Amino acid sequence: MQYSWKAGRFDLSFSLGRPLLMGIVNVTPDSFSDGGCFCQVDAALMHARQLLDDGADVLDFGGESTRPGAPSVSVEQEWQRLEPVLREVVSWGVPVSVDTKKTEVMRRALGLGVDVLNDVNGFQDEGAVQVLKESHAGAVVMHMQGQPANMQNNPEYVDVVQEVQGFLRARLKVLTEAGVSQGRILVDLGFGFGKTLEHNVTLMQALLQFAGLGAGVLVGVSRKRMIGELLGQQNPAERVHGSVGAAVFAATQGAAVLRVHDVRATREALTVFHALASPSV
Ligand code: HH2
Repeated sequence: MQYSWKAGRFDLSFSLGRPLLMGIVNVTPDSFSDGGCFCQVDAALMHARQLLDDGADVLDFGGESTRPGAPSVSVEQEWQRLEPVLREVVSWGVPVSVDTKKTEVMRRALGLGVDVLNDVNGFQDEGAVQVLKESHAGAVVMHMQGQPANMQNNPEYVDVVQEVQGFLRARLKVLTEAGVSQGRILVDLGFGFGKTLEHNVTLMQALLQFAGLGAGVLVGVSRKRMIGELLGQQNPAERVHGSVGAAVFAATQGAAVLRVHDVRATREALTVFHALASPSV
């Protein structure tokens, strides 16, 4: 069965076991896995091209790191990083997402024609809901406990699955009541955002339950600490194979979109997985 995600200029389809791939381009000096690599405009654009060649369906551009402990940056600083890159990539005719929690950055990015607003704050800012509502953009609504500066200081839940699900259900209600159609929205459990390894694993094992919310599910675990903890691997660049394992698992659990750094490796693993799992091949 095919599903679709309406995102700005695009209607993107996915099906069970065949998620879309969102390639990550961090235009930041301090992101946890690739900080400093793509903060020059040319380097960011070259990387974006490479991710498309590797099979990315959507490109996600971030101008502020959200790694645990990351300091917040100003609107102007974030926009200075994003603007020249977004201006160019929207002209390529591919789906472009902006990863920001600031309403003003969302507004400016929509003005350039981006297709998706990816908000790690889950559109809790009333202004962000307004901006989304007045556009045709797709939305990624993520759960986070705390804020990046303090979120890993002892995250606690009574029942992590119930609490994350309750939050996402409530945000979906607010957005749909504001007039954003459900087909534009993806929910995201927010792996690593105010969660211990145990919380992350419990959530991953409950992924299928989140499909019941009625929106596609985006999964972002690429190179994250949870992969490092499972592997005993400190260096994010050495977490590629572990991340691909998690991506394939998430695909089997109904993920609609996988947000990844390593598009080619993930694409190839999914292609082989699908060829073997599908009776028609
Ligand atoms: N994770 C990161 C950033 N944005 N957005 C969504 N929807 N889901 C995620 O899991 C997610 C996200 C953190 O990863 P990364 O962008 O690689 O690092 P940094 O925040 O340090 O730039």
